[in-house]
Amino acid sequence: MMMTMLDHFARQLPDIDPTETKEWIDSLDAVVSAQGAPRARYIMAKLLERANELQVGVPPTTSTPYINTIPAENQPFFPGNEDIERRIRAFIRWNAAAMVIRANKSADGIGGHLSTYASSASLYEVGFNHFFRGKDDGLAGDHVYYQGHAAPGVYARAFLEGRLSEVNLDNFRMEIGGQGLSSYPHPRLMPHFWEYPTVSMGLGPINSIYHARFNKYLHDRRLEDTSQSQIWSFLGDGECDEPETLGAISLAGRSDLGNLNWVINCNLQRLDGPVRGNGKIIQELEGVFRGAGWNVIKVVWGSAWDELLHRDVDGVLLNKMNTTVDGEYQRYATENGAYIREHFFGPDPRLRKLVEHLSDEQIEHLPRGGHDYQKVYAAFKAASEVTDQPTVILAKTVKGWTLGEGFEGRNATHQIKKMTKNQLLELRERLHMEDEIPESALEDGMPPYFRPAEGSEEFQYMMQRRRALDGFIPKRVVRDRRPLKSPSAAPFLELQKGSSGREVSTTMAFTALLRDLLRDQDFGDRVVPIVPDEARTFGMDSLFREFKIYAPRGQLYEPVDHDLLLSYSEAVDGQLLEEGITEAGSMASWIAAGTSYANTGVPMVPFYTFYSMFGFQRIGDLAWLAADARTRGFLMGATAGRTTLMGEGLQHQDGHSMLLAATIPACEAYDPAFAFELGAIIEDGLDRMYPEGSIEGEDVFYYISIYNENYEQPPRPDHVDDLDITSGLYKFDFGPDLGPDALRATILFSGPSYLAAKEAQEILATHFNISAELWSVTSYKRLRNDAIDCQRRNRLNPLGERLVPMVTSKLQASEGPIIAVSDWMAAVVGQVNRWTPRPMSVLGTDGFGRSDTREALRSFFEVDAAHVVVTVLNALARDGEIDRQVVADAIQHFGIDPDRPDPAHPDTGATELGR
Ligand SMILES: Cc1ncc(C[n+]2csc(CCOP(=O)(O)OP(=O)(O)O)c2C)c(N)n1
Ligand SMILES: [Mg+2]
Repeated sequence: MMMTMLDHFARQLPDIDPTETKEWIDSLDAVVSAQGAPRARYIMAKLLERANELQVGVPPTTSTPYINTIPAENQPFFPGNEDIERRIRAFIRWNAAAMVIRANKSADGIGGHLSTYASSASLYEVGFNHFFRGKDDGLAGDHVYYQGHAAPGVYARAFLEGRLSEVNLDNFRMEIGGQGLSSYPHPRLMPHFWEYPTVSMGLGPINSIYHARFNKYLHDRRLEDTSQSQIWSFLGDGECDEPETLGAISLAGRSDLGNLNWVINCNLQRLDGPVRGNGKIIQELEGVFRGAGWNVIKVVWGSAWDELLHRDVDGVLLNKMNTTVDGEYQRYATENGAYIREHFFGPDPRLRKLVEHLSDEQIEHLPRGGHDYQKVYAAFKAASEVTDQPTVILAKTVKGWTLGEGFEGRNATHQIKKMTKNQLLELRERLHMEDEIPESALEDGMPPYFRPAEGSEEFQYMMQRRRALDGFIPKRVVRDRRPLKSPSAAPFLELQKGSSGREVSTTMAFTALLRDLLRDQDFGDRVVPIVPDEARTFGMDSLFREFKIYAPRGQLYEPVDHDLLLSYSEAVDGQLLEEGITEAGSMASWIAAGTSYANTGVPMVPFYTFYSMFGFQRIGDLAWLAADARTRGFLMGATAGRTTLMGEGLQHQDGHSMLLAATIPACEAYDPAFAFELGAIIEDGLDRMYPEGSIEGEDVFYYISIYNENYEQPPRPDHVDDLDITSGLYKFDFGPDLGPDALRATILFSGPSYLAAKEAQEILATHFNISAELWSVTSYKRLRNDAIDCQRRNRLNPLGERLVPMVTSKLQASEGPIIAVSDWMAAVVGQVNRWTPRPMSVLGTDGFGRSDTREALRSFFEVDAAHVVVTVLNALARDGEIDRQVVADAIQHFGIDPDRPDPAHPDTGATELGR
């Protein structure tokens, strides 16, 4: 690839000395014809190296030969005791396997993984013994993202350290009883152990990038010294196919994230089979990462290969390494020495000669780099010393390593969870644990655990290493390093006043509030506004100049709009995170900020404002992860609603994220209609998640929809208090006094459907002598959760007092039929259908969005005032209060076609054009 690039480059420039050029080319030709391509390649590599030294700007090569990046002669001295560490590793390997096997013996089908950790044990153990820093004594420590399926190894180590008991291990994947261990890293259910949920593949990697970037942000903004913390992220080679894994690596490159280290366990396999049978995953990843500005360290071969490579004067071995595809390498992992001699070394006599001094057994055991302690240590050390670039270690391993023939390199290895007695004996032998595990203990299929005595050399060594590295990991702690002060109440009081005749949207109200919070003397510093290239849409460009956009390299240019008040201003200590067009990245950024209270002990308050349609449905998995990770903060779903957003059409109009939000247990989902509601909800969120001076807030987050329709924001009515608003439902308007004979109705609205409700109220009063009271529903989810809780408690306490759901008791105080209207699909309101005291009619916006004006859309989806009126009349007719003719007349009066197609049908309204 590099040659083609240079080729193009050479052809475009004039040759100022063709003779000299020709001499160089002739020399190269001579080398190739006399000594072959490998020699020529070697010389070229040397020339490039020299060119680099001379600062001759040649583009970096993206791919290097299939050998270790760190040459043997540059390997550092290994400071540990390799023999003891090997034994510790063997014990951990054994216990990890025993735990999974025992779990599946006692609860068949409970699952678990043997092969992933088996292939990565050396990678983790070098980290645990020499690099990963804990956070005892209030230190910041490192942040380690473990590969989810390697969890058994992490538990096994914690067991050796005395942090977990045999009972815990025996409850692997059996969490219900309270002693269990979660299948995968999970801070929700093991909140004092795991820090980062990683098992949904790709999400750990992207989170680790934004976490590293957020640490730098904290540092650059002088909020916390994070310079001593490294982020280590372990991932699988198969996991690299997830777009989230590679999608953000260029951010790490251009943000100079020297604090970030990725370790990719390249065992060449994923769940079903090879990752790149016909290619080489390590080579592919090398190019991708180097192109993105990463420091790449390949750890391909173990030490025993060094001597062979040294003697490879013809480059035949190197050539064979370069041209063998992963599918073949996988095969070699399963074959014996004779086969490897025949097929790998065999075809070329020079190669065969290179290994003639080795026995078949020695050939079979020529190890891969990722299992070689010396090589891995060298790579980790180099990675930890790089300060201005992220590093990726590409470590080649065998999946299922040490587990024996049935496992190593087998396509099915990922899924095997059981071992026969013979397989256990073989493992015992491989791990040299004959003294620790008596054969008799392997009879019943429940292999015993082994923990070295406290006085033993191994135990002492392990403990000493962890003490030297500041304590055990993983360990999740929530520390009060920099307590948070609450913001002043003034901006919230401001929102209570309403807009005094001005027409403003809830988005505008939010932006004003955000600005006020950012300006708050004590609190402002901790606010983290996050946007994915949409600030202008939300009127948030007004924040650019005042608070600046965070840019690790500062602003190296004068922006085109420098003379404007709202110019695009970047700064090293900028506060805004303008993430560009990446909702996944923005969400990862929000998670990093929203878990800072635990990661660094510095509570930060992120507001991620996004196009609601590109929220939950786009990054739903990350939203769940945020809940798993106990993230605190605000998600602001702007341009919400199926009809409120004009013109944008199908892929923009969000009528369902309120429903998606409702599915996440830790997510409070609110749909305010008014600025004063918005203020009350955010204030409540701050109180709950960030109580003043304490770290003990609730681990929930808030999803709040905001809209872009301008209307007069009413002042908060005197009869309404904060609790009314945050409880989910309150009576906003008692309805006009039309005398004792007037009929009554109850209209529930949320968000901008308030406008339809209000207009309908007027029409009903003027034309039908019906007084409708208006109720605002700020959270159907809250009402539903309360109702379900009541129902459950009643079910389990048949003799106790009957509890009445809030939605029932509140609406018992209302009169007439109940009609609900919102800009969401009907199922959002439907969440509480079973608990209204009288039947409820629901108007929602089911079906695909489409582009048109608000009026046209609301008429189309049947959520405008006319449809609210018709629905009220229908309900009254149903209840025998009015004649059906009145309804029919109203339908005709409003010009509604009773035979119009259902807007919820997927093809309603499709045009005939372009057929
Ligand atoms: C998003 C997602 N998709 C699928 C899975 C199921 N899954 C678990 S492990 C695995 C294979 C992992 O292969 P690799 O990343 O190479 O890791 P290895 O075990 O080989 O180290 C798959 C497909 C998952 N956990 N997450
Ligand atoms: Mg793999």
